[in-house]
Amino acid sequence: MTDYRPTPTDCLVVIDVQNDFTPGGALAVADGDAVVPVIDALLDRFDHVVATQDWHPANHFSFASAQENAQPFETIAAEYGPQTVWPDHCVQGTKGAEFHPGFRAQRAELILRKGYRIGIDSYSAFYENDRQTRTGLAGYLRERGFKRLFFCGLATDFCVRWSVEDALKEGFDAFLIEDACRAIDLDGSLDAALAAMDEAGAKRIAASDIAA
Ligand code: VGL
Ligand code: ZN
Repeated sequence: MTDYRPTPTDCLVVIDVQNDFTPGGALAVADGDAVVPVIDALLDRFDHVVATQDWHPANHFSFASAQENAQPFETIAAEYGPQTVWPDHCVQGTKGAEFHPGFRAQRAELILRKGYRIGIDSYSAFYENDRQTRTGLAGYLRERGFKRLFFCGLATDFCVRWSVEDALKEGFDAFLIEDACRAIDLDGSLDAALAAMDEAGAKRIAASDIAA
């Protein structure tokens, strides 16, 4: 078995463990809160942790309610390409945008907020959905000297997926801690995401592969 025991150049990246993505939230991921205890144990294994927070203004472009004629979960044509539209979620300053109370966000050295531009969504922690606008995270992680990034959180098939793929493009090694993630799974999007991450060169592991 490969030894995934974290080293000082490893970083755990916790994606969007927020109230709106857990049961009872506005864009609840089925079983989304199941990641909370798994991530809690991982937090003690890593020297370094960063977290992302989906952080939209009211009336954000990605909300179905901001479009003339769209229902949540439909795909619309944005100027930058296809965009799924969602129920209003993770609105800046609301309870739904806060981290899940079981997630020890105090362990995070950096909290990166994304999706704050009213006209562009941002699934990836590295690039907004126009696939051009950088969030600055790659520069930060590189400057910190991190080499291997271990991803967990919500949702596997959207924000985790795009973050993993972009991490690889940016030259990091990327690991998907599968049982520390849950998916939205729209029309087969989970299978598509796993295939895309595999193809891009991500390694899929389990939380138990990270030695105590
Ligand atoms: C996410 C849809 C919309 C995610 C964020 O965190 O995966 N998905 N906004
Ligand atoms: Zn969002």
